[in-house]
Amino acid sequence: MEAIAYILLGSNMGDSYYYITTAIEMISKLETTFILEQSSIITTKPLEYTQQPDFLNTVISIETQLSPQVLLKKLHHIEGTLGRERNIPKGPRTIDCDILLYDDMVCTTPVLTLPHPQIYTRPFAAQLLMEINSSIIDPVSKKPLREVVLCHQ
Ligand code: PH2
Ligand code: MG
Ligand code: MG
Repeated sequence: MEAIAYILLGSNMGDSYYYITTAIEMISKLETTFILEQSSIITTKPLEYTQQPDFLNTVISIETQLSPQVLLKKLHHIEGTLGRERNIPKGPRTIDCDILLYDDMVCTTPVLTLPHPQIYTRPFAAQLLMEINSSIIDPVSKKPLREVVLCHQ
C-alpha cells in the first residue's frame, strides 16, 4: 500500500541549494516513490545548536510504498552520499532529511519518532508543511495541525 510522507530537508554547509535539490532528485529515484509537492526553500536561523550558519530548509511530500524504517535507511544513505558527517549533534550538515509525517502513523522507537517532534517545536517546519497542505491533521491530537501549532507558540 502506498503512504503519503512529508520530509524536511535542511542544509547549512557548502552549496546548500545544490545539496537540497540533489537530495530531492535522489528521493524521486527511490523505488515506488514519487514526489508530490515541494514547499518554497527558505533561509532559517539555526535552532537548538545556535552557533552555526543559517540553514536552507524545504519540505516535500511523497507517495511511497517503502515502510518508514526502510525509507529512513534510504534517506540516511542519501545523506551519506552527499557527504553528511555526524560529528556535532544538531551541528552543521551538508544535508539532513527528516521524516516529519508518515500517513497518520504514531510511533516512538530509538531510531524513528513519528510525528517528528520538531513539527511542534520548530515554527518553520510547521510553516513549510502547511504551505504544501494547510489541512493536515495532527495524528496525535486528531486536530488540524494549524490549530495544534498555534497552541505551541
Ligand atoms: N536542524 C537541526 C538543528 N537546527 N535549525 C534550522 N533552522 N534548520 C534545521 O533544519 C535545523 C536546525 C538538526 O537537525
Ligand atoms: Mg534534523
Ligand atoms: Mg536527521
